[in-house]
Parts: sequence; structure tokens; C-alpha cells
Amino acid sequence: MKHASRYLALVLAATVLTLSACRGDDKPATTTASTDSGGSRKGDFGPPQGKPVDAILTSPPHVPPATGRTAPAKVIVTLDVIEKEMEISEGVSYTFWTFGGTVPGSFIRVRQGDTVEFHLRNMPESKMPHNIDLHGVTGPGGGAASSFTAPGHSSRFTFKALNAGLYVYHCATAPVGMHIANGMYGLILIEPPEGLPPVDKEYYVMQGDFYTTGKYREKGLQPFDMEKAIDEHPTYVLFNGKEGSLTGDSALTAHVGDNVRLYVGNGGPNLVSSFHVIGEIFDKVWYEGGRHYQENVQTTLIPSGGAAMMEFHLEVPGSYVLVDHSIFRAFNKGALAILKADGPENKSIYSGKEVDYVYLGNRAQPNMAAVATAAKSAHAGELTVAEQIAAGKDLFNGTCATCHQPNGEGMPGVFPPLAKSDYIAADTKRLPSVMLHGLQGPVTVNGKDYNSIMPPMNQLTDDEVAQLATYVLNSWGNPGGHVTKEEAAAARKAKPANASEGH
Ligand code: HEC
Ligand SMILES: [Cu+2]
Repeated sequence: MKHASRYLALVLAATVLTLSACRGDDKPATTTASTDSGGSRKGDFGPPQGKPVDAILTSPPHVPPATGRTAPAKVIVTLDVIEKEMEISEGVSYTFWTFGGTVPGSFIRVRQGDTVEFHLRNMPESKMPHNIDLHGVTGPGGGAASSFTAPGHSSRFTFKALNAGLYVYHCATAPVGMHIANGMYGLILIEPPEGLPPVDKEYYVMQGDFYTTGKYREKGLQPFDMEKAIDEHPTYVLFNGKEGSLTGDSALTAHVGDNVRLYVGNGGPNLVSSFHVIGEIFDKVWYEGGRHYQENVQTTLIPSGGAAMMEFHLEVPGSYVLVDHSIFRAFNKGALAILKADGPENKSIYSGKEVDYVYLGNRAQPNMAAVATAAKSAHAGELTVAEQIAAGKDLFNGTCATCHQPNGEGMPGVFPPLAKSDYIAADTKRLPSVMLHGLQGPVTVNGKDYNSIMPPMNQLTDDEVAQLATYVLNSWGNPGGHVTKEEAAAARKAKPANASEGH
């Protein structure tokens, strides 16, 4: 008893000590810098020394090497504005406006105290004027007014990087929201004078929300939808401008034992990101891209127009999934990326790897090529049943298999079988309606009774419904046939077919 109370007293004393140490400064116990950095007032290290340096710019997910400088330099940055059509999801294209030809734009890395001579060139093929506002600039507009650039022109302005940190840059030409929604943002890292501690891997990831007139994954060239953007109702929420930009063969890579540093920005234009890596804990997060870090963080908030740096050490191999933990965005709008770590297992830390199946379904690979092929054929008026079946098969695993199982057998007493289903055989044309409106109430399939709820899946496009239904009709001993996009559209408009009449 006496022993316990002495222990308690010790803990209390330690707490008081920690608390008093904290007073007067925001987070000194967990920072790299024991003293205040002095902000912009102490960020001027005098005139640039030596010859001017051309900045190395990198495309995402790559990060330029450390500057390695110990004195301020004059750094020349040349960034091209390129408007171009690119894939936003498999079989879906979008006219992006970019800094450097990628979304996000090229990564810029300089050192605090550097004088940056910025050249913005707007390609002659561009249709719009553009400019740049760098959050790392001290001065009204962050460079916007001095960088307004018409197509086929270039502009130049100079600033001194006074504050160290990770900063967003973006276009600020009216309508600003539209320029950002089209992909006009990126990151500039202003290293502290002492540089950042070396790590094994550095990656550049940036979230953005996108607004298309068509539904999520509706194929073809999709125009920007201003109304959805104003309503803050995105069709896609993406890392690095494309669904699957960092999955499958394009996944980020690392090895067990590596220290990984991520530079993560959020271009918005609207959403705040709850950035999380499934299966990891951030050992350190330089929250808000500033000078202080917090330790042992599960999810860090990255505001629109903000950034954060985070580090973690890899103990076990497998797939780590980067998501916006506002989780519908990850699984239904595309905000999902993968970091694949190879190396030896460590069963004392984790018993095994199963995340691919549990979390990803068919999303571990951007393997929806059959869906894109079917969409192309449909567009050309040449869609075959075989193409519909192939596309439906790809879609099935991510949509229906969790309940009805990959082999269509269902689960006894819980999910009815789709294999040899007499419910389907009785009326092959009601499949689209079941998918779009769901099903509830008593239903008998192959002599067994079910009384449960299948949720409506009206997030599916008409094409997807047609391919899925055709796949189911032609699989596992079902009667065959096919469903068209038009039939899917009609089913969407029609009333649901309830499992039990009069329900
Ligand atoms: C969340 C689980 C779940 C998912 C996902 C799901 N279903 Fe179902 N499904 C059910 C349940 C439960 C029933 C039975 C509903 C009842 O009792 O009224 C059902 C019934 C059906 C039926 C009628 C009965 C039968 O077995 O023939 C069909 C057809 C069907 N689902 C097709 C699909 C298709 C196609 C997909 C994918 C687009 C899908 N389901 C996705 C749970 C699901
Ligand atoms: Cu612009």
C-alpha cells in the first residue's frame, strides 16, 4: 500500500514537471527545435551566395533530393502550365490543367533563406490564363498578381523563402475553385537551415476532390461539373489525380526496416482530409507542415490548402493502404493508395498479412481493363456478350462477392445463392431492378427461405449494372441471356420489385 502510494506520488510529480515544462510554449516536449525559430523575422540569411542554381523538379510520387546547402542561394524554378486530357479512372478521361504536366504539380524543394526566381510559362496550346499562389511566399497574393500568364506567355517574379515548412501552391485565376478542381496545385518544401533528418524513402502524395457530370466511373471524357463543385459533392476524391495512380504496379514501395517519409498535401478545392495509413502508426507527424512534430499518430487532419509530413518505420512486410479515413471516399470515390513493403516476416510483431483481401477486394490492382474495353465497344456500338461477361466478372468481386461469395454460392441462411438460382431463372429481367433498388422481405431461393435486406446499389452506372447482370446470367448454371444499358436505365426509373408481393 505504502509502496503503491509512493509510486503514485512519483507519477504525479513527473506529470507536474511535464506540464510545467510545457507551459509557455506550444509543444516543446515533442519538437525538433528546442527554441522558437523566430519565423520570417529570422529567416533572412542575407544575399544569395555562389552561382544561381536550377531547382530540380520532380513528378509525383517522387521528391527532389535534399538541397544539401548550408548557405542561401539564388534558385531558379521554371514551371510549365500544361492543359491536357488524362485518365482520371480506368476508361474515364478528364481535361486537367496542370503545373508541369502532372496532378499534383511538380515538387519544388529549396532551403530557407534562398532567393527563388520563379518563371511560370503557360503553353501556347492552353486555352486559359493561369497564375500561381505559393503559400511559402511572404507577400500579398503569394505571387498570384505577378504571375498572371496568358497562353503562350511567361512571367517572372522573385521571393525570399523566409519560413521553413511544407507549403501548398495553386493557381489563383478566377474562377479559382475551378482551376484548383482541375488539378492546379502542388507542394513546395522549404527546408530548415539544418536540413531534414535523412530517411530511406521519401514520397509525394496529394489529395484532391474532382467533380464530373457523369457518375463515379462513368466511362468516356467527363466534363467538369460546376454545380457539384459548388455543392461540395465530389464524384472522385483522389491521391495524385487518378484512381489507381498508386496501386498495383504503380504502388509505392519500401523495405522492412526502412524509415519512410511522406509529404502529403491537400489541394481541395473543398474537402479536408483525414489522412491515415491502414496498418501503420505515424512515428512522427509534422502537423500542418510546420516545424513541430507530434508522435504516435493514427490519423492526421490535412486541411484544404494545407500539408503535413509524416514518418514511419516499417517492421513487417505487406500492403499498407493510404486512405482518407472519411471512408466512403476511399472505397467509393477513389481515395486509396498502396505502399508495398517487402522483406522478412516478423511474427512476433504481426501474425500474418491479410489486408489485401479484407480491405481491397479487387482494388489492390487497377484490374478493371475489361470494364474499360466493354465501355469502348459499347460506344462504338459493337459490345458483345462476351465483353459484357468479362467486365461483369471484374465488377462482381468488388460489388457482390462480399455477400454472395466469389463463386455465387451465397452463405447458408444469410445470403441466398446466385448460382443456379430459381429466383433469377423465373424472371431474368428483374436482376437490374434487384441490384439498383435492393431487395427486402421474405424470398425463397432454391427451396430455402430468406428474409433479410439487400441494400440498393444505385451508385452503379447503367453500364455497370448491365455488365454485372449479364455476368450473373451467364455464370454458375444460370439460364444465360444479356441485359442492356437501356434496360438498366429503365430499371433505375421503375419502382422496386419487392421480394414478396404486397410488401
Ligand atoms: C450486403 C450484402 C449483399 C450484397 C453486396 C449483394 N447482395 Fe444480393 N442479396 C443479399 C440478400 C441479403 C438478399 C436476400 C434479400 C431478402 O431476403 O429479401 C439478396 C438477394 C439477391 C438476389 C435474389 C435472390 C437470389 O439469390 O437470386 C439477387 C438476384 C441478388 N441478390 C443479386 C445481387 C447482385 C448481382 C449483387 C451485386 C451487384 C448483389 N446481390 C449484392 C445481399 C447482398
Ligand atoms: Cu489556372
